[in-house]
Amino acid sequence: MNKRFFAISIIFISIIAASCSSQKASTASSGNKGLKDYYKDFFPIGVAVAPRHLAGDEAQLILQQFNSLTPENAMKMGPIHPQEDRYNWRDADSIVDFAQRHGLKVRGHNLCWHSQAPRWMFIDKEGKTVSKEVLLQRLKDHITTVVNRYKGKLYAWDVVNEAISDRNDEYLRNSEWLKICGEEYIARAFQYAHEADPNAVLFYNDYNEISPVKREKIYRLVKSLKDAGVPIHGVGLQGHWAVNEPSRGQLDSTIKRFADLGLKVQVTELDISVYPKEHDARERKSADADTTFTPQKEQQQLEVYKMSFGLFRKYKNVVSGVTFWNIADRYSWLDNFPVRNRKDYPLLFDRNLKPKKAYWEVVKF
Ligand code: HXH
Repeated sequence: MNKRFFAISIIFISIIAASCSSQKASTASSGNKGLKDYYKDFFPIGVAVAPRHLAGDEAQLILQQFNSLTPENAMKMGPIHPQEDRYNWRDADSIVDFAQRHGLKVRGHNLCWHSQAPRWMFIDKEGKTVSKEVLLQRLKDHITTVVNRYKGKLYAWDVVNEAISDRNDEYLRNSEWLKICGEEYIARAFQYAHEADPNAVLFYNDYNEISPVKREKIYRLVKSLKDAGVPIHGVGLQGHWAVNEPSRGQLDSTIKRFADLGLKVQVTELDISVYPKEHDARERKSADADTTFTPQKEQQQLEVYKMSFGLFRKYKNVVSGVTFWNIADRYSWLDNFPVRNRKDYPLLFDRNLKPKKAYWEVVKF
């Protein structure tokens, strides 16, 4: 009897001990876990960076939380190809080297865009607008050189960025590219990129895809490219959202619509502004003076983050990547857009790089 009691007690004590130690192990590991670990069975989690972020505490945070990088500006046409016969590889190389050293993926951004394009691209030595043939040849040279340099080191490219018009009565944006080349420049850009790196996953990338009008124009463009046999493999939804949009219904139908195309969908530039969405740049007004991150803003933002990641998980067979547009609230492009010098808090880490409440909602599932 005594012996039996002893045996049962030993078993009981062992069970308790085992459960304590496994609890300890799981708390210890959750202390080091990052977004990339919580989402390892879903999709890579990326972040847009500049070379100055690749040292010190921001570099540590990147390595703990993310497994993919996008250069925020360094690979755009203007910064990387400032003159016809000069490329500036320094910043892009430093980001790619960091990723290689630490085993991170890289998404290239971008190869053809109306904004941050160098002036020389569109004019000849006399300052006159170039012909379609000259512009397409320059586009080809640019894409071939850039894609080749990073071949095998980048897994994906945003090939064309923001070609769709924001005006309800207009299909394509009336950019220099469209004015000089017509619609053909879009298909050409994809072909040039595919010829340079047949393994790269090629995306069309745009914003405000939650607007039904813009969404259908993006859908129409991407479908026409796919139907014409153009090498396009995915649609990038930038995802510059805010506390008041998108609703769950809007985002669900947006992802579903692009999934219908049979292409991959990535959220390429995610941030959720704590100010109601405004689409156009404007002057700072006296009403913008209060830029505190109030508990109310924190709560509203947390709900949009929670809802968005819930849907990304629901569509895990379609969504092949989610990239944040900057690391932490210490710095965001939204500090200067749409209102210059108005502090925003759009990311999952605060100015001290600590996870915000929204972070814990995103990893709780
Ligand atoms: C993105 N554009 C770009 O893809 C990315 O490369 C950049 O780093 C940040 C955001 C989003 C965007 C689109 C239109 C827009 C502003 C931002 O509209 C205006 C642009 C200039 C002036 C006024 C409005």
